[in-house]
Parts: sequence; C-alpha cells; structure tokens
Amino acid sequence: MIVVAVGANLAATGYETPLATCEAAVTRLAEDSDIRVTGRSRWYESEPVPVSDQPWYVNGAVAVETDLLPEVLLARLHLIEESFGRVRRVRNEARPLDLDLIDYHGQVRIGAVAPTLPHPRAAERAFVLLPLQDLDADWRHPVTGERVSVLIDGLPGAGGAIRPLAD
Ligand code: PH2
Ligand code: MG
Ligand code: MG
Repeated sequence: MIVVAVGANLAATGYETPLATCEAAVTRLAEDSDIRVTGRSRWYESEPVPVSDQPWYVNGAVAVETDLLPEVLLARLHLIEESFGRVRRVRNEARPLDLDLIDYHGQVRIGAVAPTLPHPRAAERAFVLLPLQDLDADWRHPVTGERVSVLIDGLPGAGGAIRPLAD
C-alpha cells in the first residue's frame, strides 16, 4: 500500500474550511492520470503537535496506486501543495495543505534524497496512525514490524488530542 497523509489547519484561498481544502486536494490527487486513489480514511480534527496556539488541524489519509517512483510521487504532492497556496517558510507553521508520503509498499529508505521512508515521524503521531488504521487495520510499521493498533496504544498520553469529524 502507498499512503499519503493529508493535513491542513488554514483554509486555502477559495475554500471555506481546512476540511474543504483537504477534500479538494484528494480530488486533485485522483485527477492525476498517473495516480489512482484506492482508499480514504475518515477525517479527524487534531490538536497541533507540538501544542501551540495554531488552529486545530484536519487530518486524514488516502491509499493510492501508482507506478511513479517515490521521489516523483513526492514532487507531485509538492505541486499540489503549492497550487493550494502552500509556501514553505518555517517548520510546523500553520498551513493550507500538507501532503506527506507515509509508506510506499513498505520500502525503507534513508538518505540525502527525499523522501525518507517510512515517514520518520509516522509512528509517533496519532493524526497519522488513526487514519492509517482506517485504511488498513493490519498495517505494520516497515522498520519495527509493529502493528498500527500497537503503535496507537503506545502513544504517550493521547499522542495529541484527536477526534473523528462528524460526517
Ligand atoms: N503536521 C505537522 C506538525 N503538526 N499537528 C497536527 N495535529 N496535524 C498535522 O498534520 C501536523 C501537526 C507537520 O507537518
Ligand atoms: Mg506533515
Ligand atoms: Mg509535509
């Protein structure tokens, strides 16, 4: 499975809410002729990690199928972020769209060239793990082999407050 995490805590220009932005971003991803969206998680609202006075995030994840190599797929994700007004300035600042490549068929890769796989902070973040569990409850961390439910149970505290959005 290839997993793309979707997050936003500002509405992009032309969208009412971060949720509308996230939904439009998934539509945009599905419109790419090289990418097929094969699964979608629920949407969640989550407290910013690290805790800050930023607005809460909307987070979710999608499963995709593609023949694109990880670095090419990542470049497509960055293009979509930019088209939704994302400008990269400060790490962890509020943003209208964040698309992160979390898992690419269990590939493990660490080096000078992005992306690092699996996403290096995936296992620590409830806002990644809960959507991931929606996509595949049997998902295991490619490095540690730990099941997603075990990772969720092991999160310190609540791992950041998070709840599913009412649909
Ligand atoms: N993304 C971050 C930093 N902090 N917190 C939440 N709740 N959701 C995110 O998507 C998020 C974050 C960096 O990408
Ligand atoms: Mg991110
Ligand atoms: Mg990102």
